[in-house]
Amino acid sequence: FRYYSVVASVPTRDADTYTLTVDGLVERPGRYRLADLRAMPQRRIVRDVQCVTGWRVPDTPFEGVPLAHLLDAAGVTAGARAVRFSCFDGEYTESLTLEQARRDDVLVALKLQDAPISHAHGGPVRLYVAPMYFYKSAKWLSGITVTDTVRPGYWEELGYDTDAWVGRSNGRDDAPTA
Ligand SMILES: Nc1nc2c(c(=O)[nH]1)N[C@H]1C(S)=C(S)[C@@H](COP(=O)(O)O)O[C@H]1N2
Ligand SMILES: [Mo]
Repeated sequence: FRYYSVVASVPTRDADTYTLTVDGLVERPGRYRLADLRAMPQRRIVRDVQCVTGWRVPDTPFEGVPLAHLLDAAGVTAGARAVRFSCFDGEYTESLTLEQARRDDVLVALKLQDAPISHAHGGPVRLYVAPMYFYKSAKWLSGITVTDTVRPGYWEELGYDTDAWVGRSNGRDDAPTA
């Protein structure tokens, strides 16, 4: 793994201080602590991590709450089309269509390589979007907002594809380094 952050320093959050907000076009907005997320159904996925710049980490286990479970718990309302993610680094953002967000290989991840996710890797909670390039997997996840349109995230404003399927996106000669 390489360590990536678009900001120089990121505050530390732990079981006492971490919260994840779920809001937007939902019937039941909520705020979850780490213990709440740990008590929810967990799913483990082992795939290759693939950064769009070429580096790859084979057979990497991630484990966490399926994002679909959190969306169902919140009760997505009619008219919702997308999900926007924010991070407690204060800078990074990501987004998915609602259909992508409901895939069973998209997790609100609590573990990486069968251990709690370290601060460097975006812990205690990061997004994990298994079928897409790793820039979709927002580190230091703090907010999930259901919206009516996809708003491009941090790297996508700089030219990367919002539909970042591994092997099927990002003709990248003209794109900056993510
Ligand atoms: N908050 C945040 N999430 C992020 C990034 C970032 O800079 N900030 N970089 C992305 C990119 S481009 C990659 S390749 C991976 C890197 O994850 P790692 O630092 O755990 O290897 O995180 C993604 N998620
Ligand atoms: Mo990346």
